[in-house]
Amino acid sequence: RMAPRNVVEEPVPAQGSVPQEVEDSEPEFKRPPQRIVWRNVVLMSSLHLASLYALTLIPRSHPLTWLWTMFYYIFSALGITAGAHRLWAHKSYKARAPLRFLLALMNSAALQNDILDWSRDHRVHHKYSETDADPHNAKRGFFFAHVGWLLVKKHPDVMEKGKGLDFSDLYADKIIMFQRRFYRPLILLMCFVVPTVVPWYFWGESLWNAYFLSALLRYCLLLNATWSVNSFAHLWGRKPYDKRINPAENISVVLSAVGEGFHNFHHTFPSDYATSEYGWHLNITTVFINCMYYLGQAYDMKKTPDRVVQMRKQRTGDGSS
Ligand code: ST9
Ligand code: ZN
Ligand code: ZN
Repeated sequence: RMAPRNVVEEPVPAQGSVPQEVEDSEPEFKRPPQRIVWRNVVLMSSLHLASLYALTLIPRSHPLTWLWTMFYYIFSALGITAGAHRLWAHKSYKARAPLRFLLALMNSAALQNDILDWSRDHRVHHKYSETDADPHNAKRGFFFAHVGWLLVKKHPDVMEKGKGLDFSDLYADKIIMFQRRFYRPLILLMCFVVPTVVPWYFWGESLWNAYFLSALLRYCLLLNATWSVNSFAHLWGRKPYDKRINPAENISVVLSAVGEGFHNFHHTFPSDYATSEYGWHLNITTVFINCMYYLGQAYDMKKTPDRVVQMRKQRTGDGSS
């Protein structure tokens, strides 16, 4: 059974208008030259090389280390999906302080910039999707949308357009500000120390194996799963809700991104807490939020009424289900 939810109406675009196309990207020749941030290039390349090496350690490590790595993958992924994404960027439900604190720790384990930066970029991504103000504008190609955007300075439009949005709720959240203030020690602890020490302490795994598998490989896979929402799910998939936009339903992304990847639905109904028409279906994040509801930690979940979804599908969908 699903938890009771608040009802949210879809924002209705003016009849016949094509959303997202108002401010199209500049043609390439007009873009300011990209400034590569070499520090990020070196760090990201090293992480990916270290993860390839980590694969060779799998047969030589304890099965409990494999389980722990999978558990910690989901734990940190939820810090992004249930935390930065659905709670903070979209306000699709509310959470009491203990849950917000836990989500801030889980989010630090994911090391994807602090909650404030993440949510700010993500709101700008929704508002200015597929334009130069979109931090990971998919019109600049697969690589840029996937990871390239983290390797260069931002397009000036991101800051300029971003200034027009309201982030006061983020700055007013003491837990977000706490995480921002202590971000370095928090990521050191949550992304690297905890995942490495647990297998060593509890079942005698070597620190070496634990570090490469549960810290680095887990982190690298999590990054790629997250980025896939911006790359794969902005380029390929069905569009049952709005065929005029790029974001699409991509099941492989849903599976690796613990329930995110129903991206045509999500861009059509961004404040729906399940980010999907189908509730718990393949959606660990929605299951997690509902469990938190039963524990009294999450409340005021917003859900798009089915009739609104069905009407929208008929009006703007591509006819797939
Ligand atoms: C990472 C993030 O991987 C991944 C995010 C993915 C997003 C996914 C979205 C879709 C997901 C949906 C579902 C989730 C699925 C999850 C699945 C899980 C399995 N608005 O940024 P700076 C201003 S991180 C307004 O430094 P530069 C602001 O004043 C990986 N203003 O720009 C700011 O100053 P402050 C690890 C904005 O210098 C100032 O500009 N981390 C906005 O161009 C400077 O901002 C890395 O690799 C805005 N949106 O540098 C590091 N943005 O903050 C990555 C900026 O003081 N980052 N301003 O207020 C960097 O090194 C740099 O940001 C940079 C750009 C080099 C990329
Ligand atoms: Zn998107
Ligand atoms: Zn979103």
